[in-house]
Amino acid sequence: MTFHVEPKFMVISNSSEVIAIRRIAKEMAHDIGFDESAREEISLVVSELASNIIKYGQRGMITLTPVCNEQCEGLMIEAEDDGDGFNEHTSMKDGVSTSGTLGVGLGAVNRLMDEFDILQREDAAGTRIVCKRWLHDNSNHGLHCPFEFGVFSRPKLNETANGDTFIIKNIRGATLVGVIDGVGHGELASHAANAARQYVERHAESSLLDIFRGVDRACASTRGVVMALVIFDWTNGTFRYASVGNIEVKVFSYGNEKPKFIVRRGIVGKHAPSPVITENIWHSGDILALHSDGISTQWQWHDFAQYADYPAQVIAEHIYNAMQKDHDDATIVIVK
Ligand SMILES: [Mn+2]
Repeated sequence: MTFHVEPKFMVISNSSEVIAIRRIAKEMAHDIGFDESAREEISLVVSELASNIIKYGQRGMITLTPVCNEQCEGLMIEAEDDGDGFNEHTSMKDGVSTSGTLGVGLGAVNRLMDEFDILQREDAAGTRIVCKRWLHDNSNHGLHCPFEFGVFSRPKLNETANGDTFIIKNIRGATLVGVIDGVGHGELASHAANAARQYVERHAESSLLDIFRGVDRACASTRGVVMALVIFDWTNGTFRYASVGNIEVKVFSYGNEKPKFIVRRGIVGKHAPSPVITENIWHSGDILALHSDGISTQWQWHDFAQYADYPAQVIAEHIYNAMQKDHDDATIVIVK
């Protein structure tokens, strides 16, 4: 066991701290028992996450924690940013993300880690990434997540509490992605959205129907939420979709038949009807966008086709910039 390995954390605000936390991660990986190539990969991940934090003059924190499950030991890496890097008045150059959110350049991180989640911080506007690497590959049956993600979420203008939230979570050969919009805006909407997200996080391995039923109970004493969840199966190239209320979904699929979605009306937490689960094929090159109603639905993939080859984070921010509405919380998640 690795009881002797202590967790470590470091505030990251400059490049010397990036180098320092990278070295600490490498030493900790050594103490836990990772071989040399795994140690290199872990230090690369930590370096990538820490560099992302300071890329736009932000501050954040990296926390390294030894962990164990029933089968083996591992290392958990958490990265948080303060979310202040995005400036609506900053013009976005093609292909260059202006956002300070951690969603940038995470493809390598996602591939090198066994578990990888992106969450919105509850206490701040920023993003929180949690990833784990196990000593022995026992979590994903040797598979690596084939997706890349981009996210952007911010509260209504002049509000501090965000009534929207999102989740991106890898679980045993599948990825769960969701956008949740608490009814209204402000603190009470945020409370409802976070209650829903926490339930989804803790029951991510349940069926979509059970998750929706559970969130309906978990949000009963709140204002309620509208929610869309997608589960991507890495092994058979399909994805399942379930939605109650007005979360928008759009899939870009070059030359393929459009996937079908059925959306139920209602509010989860207020005796919502069960969602209708649809299963569609995911083709290589497909891009999925999921967004709340703080982003107008009046767009087509055709309008953003020139960004199809760009990182998911860049696509998320281009759509956000073009279609966002000031008077509502706005959240978009891109999967490609
Ligand atoms: Mn809304």
